[in-house]
Amino acid sequence: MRVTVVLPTYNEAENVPLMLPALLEQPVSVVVVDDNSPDGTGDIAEAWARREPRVAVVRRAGKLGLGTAYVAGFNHALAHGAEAVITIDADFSHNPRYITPMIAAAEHADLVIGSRYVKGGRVGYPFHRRFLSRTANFVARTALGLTPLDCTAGFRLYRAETLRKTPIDRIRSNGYSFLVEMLTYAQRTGIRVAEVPIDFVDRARGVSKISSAEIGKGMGTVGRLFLRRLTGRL
Ligand SMILES: Nc1nc2c(ncn2[C@@H]2O[C@H](COP(=O)(O)OP(=O)(O)OP(=O)(O)O)[C@@H](O)[C@H]2O)c(=O)[nH]1
Ligand SMILES: [Mg+2]
Repeated sequence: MRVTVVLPTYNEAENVPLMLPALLEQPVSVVVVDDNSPDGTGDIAEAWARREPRVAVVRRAGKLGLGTAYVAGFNHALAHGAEAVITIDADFSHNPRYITPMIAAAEHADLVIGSRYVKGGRVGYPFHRRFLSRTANFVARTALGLTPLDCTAGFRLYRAETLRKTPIDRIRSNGYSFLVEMLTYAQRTGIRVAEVPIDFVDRARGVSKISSAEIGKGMGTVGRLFLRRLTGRL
């Protein structure tokens, strides 16, 4: 299976020089989607792309958001013949060593989640982040009828057909809640979802881009999708 990893970056200059070699140990190619990071992440990625044929870079004009960064990466990967696309954070919260078991799980699944909450998974978050994440997952699963235990994970493998048949153009959220909206629409197409347990570690280098406004936006997204579900318009 030809697998492309989509690596969205914003100010990850400390992580990208470590993340790219770790990813290249796996049987994948990589597309970095950088939003004109002021710390020069885009130039670092570009230098890698010049000497490593398995690395490509999509550079966008400014910080346009995580959701559209994923979509730009999906489009690039599909246009270059990917049969599956993996999304991963650049900060090593998602260890690239799980890519191999995720690809193996894709033998019998159309979407594979690198899951913190399935049996065997672990979360190295401080208490408040863990509480927030658990609550967000519970609310999203209950309100939207989602089946995976980790619905907000950014570490995922989508088979190319899953991306093609999910109505991505209907997705309205662009931050972290993009992940919940994407999963909701993907699951509606009747795909098989699998979860691979991961040991999720907290970011060690660089700074978080998640803001407290994202929490409100996330609740707004779940509320909007819940109303659509109730009225049969999901
Ligand atoms: N291209 C692009 N990448 C982004 C944007 N926002 C976040 N990212 C990247 O998306 C990934 C996830 O962002 P993080 O800041 O690690 O978010 P998080 O994992 O929820 O937060 P922490 O646990 O604090 O790390 C990282 O690789 C970021 O660099 C954006 O607007 N554009
Ligand atoms: Mg992170």
